[in-house]
Amino acid sequence: MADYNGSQIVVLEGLEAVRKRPGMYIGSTGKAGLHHLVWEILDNGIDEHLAGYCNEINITVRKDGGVTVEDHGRGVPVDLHPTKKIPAARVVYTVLHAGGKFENSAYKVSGGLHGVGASVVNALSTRMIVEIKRNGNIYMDEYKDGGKPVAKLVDGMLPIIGTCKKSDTGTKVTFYPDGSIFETTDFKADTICKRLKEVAFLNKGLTITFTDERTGDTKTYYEENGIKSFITYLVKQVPDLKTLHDEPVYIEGKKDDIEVEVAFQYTSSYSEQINSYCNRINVVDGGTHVTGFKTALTRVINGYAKELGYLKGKDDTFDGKDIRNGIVAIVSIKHPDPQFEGQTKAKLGSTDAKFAVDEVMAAEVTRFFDKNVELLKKILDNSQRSFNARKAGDKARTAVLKQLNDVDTKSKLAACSSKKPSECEVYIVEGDSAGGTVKTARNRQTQAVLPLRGKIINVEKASLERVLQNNEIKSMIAAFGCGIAEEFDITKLRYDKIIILTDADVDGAHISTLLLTFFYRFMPELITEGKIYRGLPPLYKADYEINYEDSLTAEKDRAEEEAAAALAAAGAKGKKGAAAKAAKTEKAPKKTEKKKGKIRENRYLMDDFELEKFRKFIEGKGKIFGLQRYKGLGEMDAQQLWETTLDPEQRVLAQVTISDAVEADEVTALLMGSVVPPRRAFILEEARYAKLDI
Ligand code: 28G
Repeated sequence: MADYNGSQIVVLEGLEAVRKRPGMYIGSTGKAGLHHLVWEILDNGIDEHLAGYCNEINITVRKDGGVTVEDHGRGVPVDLHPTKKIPAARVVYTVLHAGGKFENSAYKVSGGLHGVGASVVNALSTRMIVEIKRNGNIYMDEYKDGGKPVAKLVDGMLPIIGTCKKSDTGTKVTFYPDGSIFETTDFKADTICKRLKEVAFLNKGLTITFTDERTGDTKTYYEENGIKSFITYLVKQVPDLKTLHDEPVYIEGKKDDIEVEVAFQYTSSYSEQINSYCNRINVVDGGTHVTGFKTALTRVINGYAKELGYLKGKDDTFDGKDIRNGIVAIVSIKHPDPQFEGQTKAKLGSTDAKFAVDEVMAAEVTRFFDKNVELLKKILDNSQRSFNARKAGDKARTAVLKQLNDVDTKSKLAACSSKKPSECEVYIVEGDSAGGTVKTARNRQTQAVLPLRGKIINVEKASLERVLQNNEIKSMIAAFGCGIAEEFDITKLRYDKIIILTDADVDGAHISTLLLTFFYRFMPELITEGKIYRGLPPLYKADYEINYEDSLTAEKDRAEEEAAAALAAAGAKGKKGAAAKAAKTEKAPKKTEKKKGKIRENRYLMDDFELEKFRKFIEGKGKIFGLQRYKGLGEMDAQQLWETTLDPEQRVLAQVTISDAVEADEVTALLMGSVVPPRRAFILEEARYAKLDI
């Protein structure tokens, strides 16, 4: 039978390989991997748009859990494949990597996870249905259980299920992700819409409609001005961000086979943000095309700077960083055969891309600035300010670091007596009064305390020079002992843990954010090396009476309840390691105190969730007499503070990590989430019940 000749068996073996190691093809089997299926199918439609045959794509998330993607392109060819002797379309959906081999679409992405092909989606679906309009016919093919064809061929051809106008062509694919492979099969409308918005920006003139049948929502994405509008959109994402000029600068051009598009706008931010794309795919780590953009901009602006008498010192030139200070840019190229580098293939390596972008950029941006001298001068002034601030910052940093060595002892730090960093911790405490209690309550041998008096400066909006004038920051630099910015040296860090301790209110959260932003910008290694923690003191103390009818059961219940809570809390975030640890070390091996009869006692409860659980637990066994809610650290006495927040045996700490936006959400989180790097979300691991510090 034509359906199951030799090559068909090879085909199924290929798809079986995808099912065995899905991660190799789509990165993960989590949320990101699931959505990758959509991107994969969508990319094929976009390719049809790039090839010039399709201006409309529709995406539907269906009530039954499937996703339908439809384009009005040429329709996948249905004629017999010359060697495989089955319809070409079936080859596309069942042969691994069929796309790349013979397709030769003009701009195919050969790196990264994109472009692995529709057959991979089929392999990871319980069911897939393809409808193709071509030659006035509507053809159909259907697969189940990871790509096994179920539609019977008719004379070797796909079955025809209807007719249409000859001019009416296109491809429609519906797939149902396999729940035995994916951790979740719940498509997130938000995730899809963010990507669609991005796709619309990167493909001007393409209309994409999104329908969520689960909610009845529909949305349409269309961007007449492409990446220029993208810049406007990105800038608007950051509250209070001012721009130096109203309209983004837009540049396009072509060198050999490489098409170059650049858009940028200057803002009041102190950092730069360059998002780059190759063949409409976000290239997270930049690469040669971004280098081309930077070198051209630096060269051109420095040329103007000399000409217009900006840099006074004779050898001075603006650093590229000065020139890009506050820039938000998008560099998007189309390359016929891009090469990607790095472990995650997230960096463009093609050298011709560097030359192409440099050449187009230099020529066009010069032409632009010759006509827009006003804007040029603003950019030069902006560069000059950054240059001056950098020079001043260099001086200030050296001065501050020098001064810190002298005044170390003057700081408000209550040091610990041990000098062994591996056993030392420093608590950064909001407020003098709480700081005072922590000083009394702590273990003086290993625990240092640094009370913060004023609010710390918002470093995102300040130059290094100003940052270094801030007393709170000076105290921290002095306390940590490892310098700052370029001079930062983590091996000199005096503490194994830096623990932020603030009240569980809005002010506390704000202080915490300011601290994290400071660490992120000037001492990022503290975060990446896992040195930063947040102390999580309990919100409640319950005073209750419990009837230990059967003391053993009561204790066992409690241990089990808490271990389960720890597991749930840690496991919810997929932190299996932490969960296992928590389950083991949490009160499970608790010494069983023999208790009998009615006993009045009290315990701490982390938050409302725990309080609710405790209320349920106590029902029928006893009665809550009093419930104290700690509005701030200041309400605890030294003993309570020790038990809940300082004692390594009992306290709860959450380690601070920088969210790996790329891994978490591939492209869009990074892109939509932040224009200015410090705004990137800090994710506190939500293992609130897990003791991460053991
Ligand atoms: C619905 C969701 C996503 C697609 C096309 C159109 C062609 C095609 C797709 O060709 C490779 C190359 C030629 C057989 C190409 C049609 C050339 C001429 C196409 C899609 C194999 C596949 N006519 N539209 N693939 N061909 N849309 N949308 O997947 O030799 S995939």
